[in-house]
Amino acid sequence: MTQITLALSKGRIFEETLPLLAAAGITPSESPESSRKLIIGTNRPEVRLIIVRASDVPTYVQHGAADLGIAGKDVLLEHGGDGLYQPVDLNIAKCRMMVATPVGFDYEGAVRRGARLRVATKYVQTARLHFAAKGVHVDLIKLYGSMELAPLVGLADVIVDLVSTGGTLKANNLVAVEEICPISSRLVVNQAALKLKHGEIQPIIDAFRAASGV
Ligand code: PRT
Ligand code: MG
Repeated sequence: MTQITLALSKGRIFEETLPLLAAAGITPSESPESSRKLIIGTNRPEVRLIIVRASDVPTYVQHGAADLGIAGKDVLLEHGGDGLYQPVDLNIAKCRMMVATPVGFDYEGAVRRGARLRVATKYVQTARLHFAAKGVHVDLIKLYGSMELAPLVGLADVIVDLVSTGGTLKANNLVAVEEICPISSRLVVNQAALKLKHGEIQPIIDAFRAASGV
């Protein structure tokens, strides 16, 4: 029996992946939200799920510790995607990568004047490329979470973060001033595994593609 390992993160990606798994005939034997297990079996004896941090999914797949995984485009942009085949945009966990500032901050004016901006973000690669393309000089400040706090306490002028409803920005008196790119989650596949286990992996890719309507 050829074993197939799929890397997923808890939370929104897991929830939105369940219907795609169902379309591929895969039902997890328990929920990662209620179980502390990091390896979860499924109704198909050859298929197992591993539960990892969202930002670690590409690493597990790149090194072949998982054959497939599901990761946000935000995570893939930061990771670089080396060694990963990305066959399907699953259209799940959608949001937008945005530049945001405190309400009243003159972002356009600062850009026009050629001001140097302090940018706090978890997405330093994405931010670096975005501001370099605009010709804006930035000091990047790497954070691991709660970016919204940084401009409120004088750590940064602007943030680069994901926005979905906009509720978090609003609650912190921030406003989105520029879209960097739309974000959704992608199926990622280890290239060697796809060749070696083609008979097992290709049907999963096909089922995910059909179920995600793209
Ligand atoms: O939480 P952890 O540190 O383990 O990792 P993570 O935050 O990367 O994982 P998780 O599960 O929170 O997010 C997984 C993936 O979901 C991300 O990689 C994105 O591709 C996608 N996604 C979709 C989002 C959002 N929407 C989103 N809104 N990820 C994060 N957010 C956060 C955002 O950073 C901000 O803090 O939600 C807040 C804004 O939401 P609104 O609705 O208030 O605008
Ligand atoms: Mg999170």
